[in-house]
Amino acid sequence: MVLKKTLSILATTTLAVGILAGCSGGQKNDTANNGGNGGGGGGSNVIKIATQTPLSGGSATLGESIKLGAQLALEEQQANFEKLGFKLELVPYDDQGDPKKGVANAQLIGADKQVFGVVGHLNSGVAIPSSEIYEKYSIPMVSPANTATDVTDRGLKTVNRICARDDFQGPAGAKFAVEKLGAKKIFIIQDKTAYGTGLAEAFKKGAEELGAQILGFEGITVGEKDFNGVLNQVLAKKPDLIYFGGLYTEGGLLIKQARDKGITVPIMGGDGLDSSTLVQIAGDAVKNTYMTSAAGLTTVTDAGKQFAEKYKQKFGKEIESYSAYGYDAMGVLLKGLENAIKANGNKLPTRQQVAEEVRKVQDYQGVVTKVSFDEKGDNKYAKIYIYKFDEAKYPAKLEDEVSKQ
Ligand code: ABU
Repeated sequence: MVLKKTLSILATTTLAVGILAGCSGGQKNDTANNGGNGGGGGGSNVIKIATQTPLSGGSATLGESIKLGAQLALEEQQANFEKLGFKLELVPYDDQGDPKKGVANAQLIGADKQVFGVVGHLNSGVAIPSSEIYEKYSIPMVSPANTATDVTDRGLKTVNRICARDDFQGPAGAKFAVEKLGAKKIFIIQDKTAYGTGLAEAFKKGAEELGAQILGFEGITVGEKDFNGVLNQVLAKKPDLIYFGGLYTEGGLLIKQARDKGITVPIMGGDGLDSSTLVQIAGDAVKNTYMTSAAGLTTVTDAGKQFAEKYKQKFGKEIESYSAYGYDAMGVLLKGLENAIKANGNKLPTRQQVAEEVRKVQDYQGVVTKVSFDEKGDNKYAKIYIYKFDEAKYPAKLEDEVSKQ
């Protein structure tokens, strides 16, 4: 009698746990058959592609825009994959711009055997540790926006990016600052992240090689709101240009507070500033700000204009700098996936086969950029664009476009 009652409780508990597990939605994981490398989908015809970007926190404007661009590309391809016998699904993850959260999500992504690729991240400091996990699981990552050199310099087979690198972006900005703007004495501020520090160092090296004097190289902290301390140092040193390595939330406040203090010299930064939110935060103070970006203007081609219209119609929002790069990164990933399916006799490929086909993609024509990966996963066609804010309006005015030598 007692045994019968115990068995009945056990059966009820097992059923309840099963129901709860089934209710956990898109981020439910089946770790039983992963076996680390390879994946295999467990005989299902569902193929999931994850995005990992900040959907909350200080850099959510750009993070969400990448996710929305990627979503648009995936939805457009669903019918094509249906014909091949597969159901394509998007699984968006919010990395919050936080390396720990990115890594935790990457573990979930790796453990879900139906995931065959990742579009992400925005923040290089999140992409670098998270991609160590993708590599372990052989999941290809295509980054729309990570510019830090270490993203691809670690030689990971699964890591690719369609945007330019900071050892191209930094010197391009330095050349413009020194040769076009005539900057001779520069004060550098950076946000102590993999991206901000790396970009600021690359700019510094480039500027020094061109003969400029660096008057200061100071760090701020992401999330900080009062920059009076560092701006007092700027006032004391009297530079003829301020360079900022960091993102638009801190950048916007820094620009506003600098102008409030009567600092009128040009302020320059990198692609981390390239968002409409910079203009919202800085307002009129954004005038006389220059910015290099790895993102080209989207609406200068017919394909770009059509993309921007579809995006606005579907999401009710204007595009951001990296919206089209999210779209193109997903496009490249799905091209590699399609090639892997076809090369596998229209059967579900392994993650490793998909990763190999993604790296092999050549001359993919996206809406903004063309893509061919080199042996490290960098895009041979990536460019740097230089913009100026003449008014409190986004996007800024394109001043110059630099291709690799
Ligand atoms: N490059 C854009 C955003 C910043 C980053 O790479 O971390």
